[in-house]
Amino acid sequence: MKHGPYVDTLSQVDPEVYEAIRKETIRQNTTLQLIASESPSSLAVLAASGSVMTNKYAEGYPHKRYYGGCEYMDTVEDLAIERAKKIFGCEHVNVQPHSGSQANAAAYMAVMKPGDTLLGMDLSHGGHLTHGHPLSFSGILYKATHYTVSPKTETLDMAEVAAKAREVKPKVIVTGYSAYPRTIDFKAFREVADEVGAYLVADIAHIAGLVAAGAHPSPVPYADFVTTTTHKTLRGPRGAIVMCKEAHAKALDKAVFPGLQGGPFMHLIAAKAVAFNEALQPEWKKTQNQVVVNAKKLCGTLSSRGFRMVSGGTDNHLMLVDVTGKKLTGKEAEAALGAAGITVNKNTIPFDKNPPFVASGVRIGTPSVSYRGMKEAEMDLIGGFIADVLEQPANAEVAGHVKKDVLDLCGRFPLYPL
Ligand code: DSN
Repeated sequence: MKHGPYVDTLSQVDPEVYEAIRKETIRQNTTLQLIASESPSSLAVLAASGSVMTNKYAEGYPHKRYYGGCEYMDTVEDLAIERAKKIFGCEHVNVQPHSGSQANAAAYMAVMKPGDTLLGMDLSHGGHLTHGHPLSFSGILYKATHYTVSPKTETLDMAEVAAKAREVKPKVIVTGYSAYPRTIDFKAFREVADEVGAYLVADIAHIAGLVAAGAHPSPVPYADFVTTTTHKTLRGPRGAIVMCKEAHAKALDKAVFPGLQGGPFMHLIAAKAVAFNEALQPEWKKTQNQVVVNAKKLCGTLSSRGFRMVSGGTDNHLMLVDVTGKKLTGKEAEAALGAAGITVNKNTIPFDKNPPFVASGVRIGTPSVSYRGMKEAEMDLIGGFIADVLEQPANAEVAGHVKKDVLDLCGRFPLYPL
């Protein structure tokens, strides 16, 4: 296997782990990954992630560390910062958060005290656990309140969000979602925040790559804090960053370290720098725009086969398919598609009657297949595969045919060398 400088050694030292990595590489190569929050990193990102940078402690920030020997740590962190600023046009960025949850925690901690009120989208309507779910730190430490999508349109109604904000008077309003297929009006959120005197946090983990390419409006001019993971549409390593206005820079940095984290994961910061450099290349814009074109195409194909799309369609990289019309639960649909080589995740739909582990929908995203080079014609094929399977979920013959077609399609768009 050629996808990392140390993988060949691994095959001799630890064949069991090597074998799992080899099989996962084959799985990613030979099946369709339609999980909206996943994407394949480049070999260069994988190389930086699996490098000696993992060996080093570098608590502190560039040129102000608590350890000696950090000169190359400074180099990669400076590069990551400089490149992130160039991509998003933000005033300040902290590239150390280990994850999206920690990034959100840092943004909240920079301006909120425990007990303060947080207003975020309900998880079952597309929000995230860290937007105030009772089992997350965000619902445990803060007084969490929620807005939802409108029952009529299944989209955000800013008048309803504003009414909720007036009622609960939050310290922080959080926008940005994990399962919302429509464009977010960040300016309208800023206006609501200003009216009630709240800080605005935009969690763009899902759409960051689109924002970087101009395929979705940017929240940077409007939000006090913008958080994002780096491994979704940004195509980097697992991790996150937080951007903010200069006025919040000190409070944010203090919240990340020493507030929430100790030593930064320098191998992942190096890999973030590599991914950000990739995002600055001209080809990047084209690919991200294709993600959106592909999502619209796939959505159209599924609609034409009789599937109901939550909110009636998509403006971004994902769609939510209500599978109840085909007498299925999300869980059953996920399993049937999985057996045919198509990976999706079950997902609640707004006002879902099923519990989250069963759910009434599946979430489908086009980032991974678009990054492989697939375009509209392939989306048509994929839509057909999905419809064929979900129309006869118990038919093993259909699943077998589709699995073979999926394999052929994947073979035409190779991902990683083996
Ligand atoms: N778990 C991620 C997703 O799949 O959307 C969000 O963090």
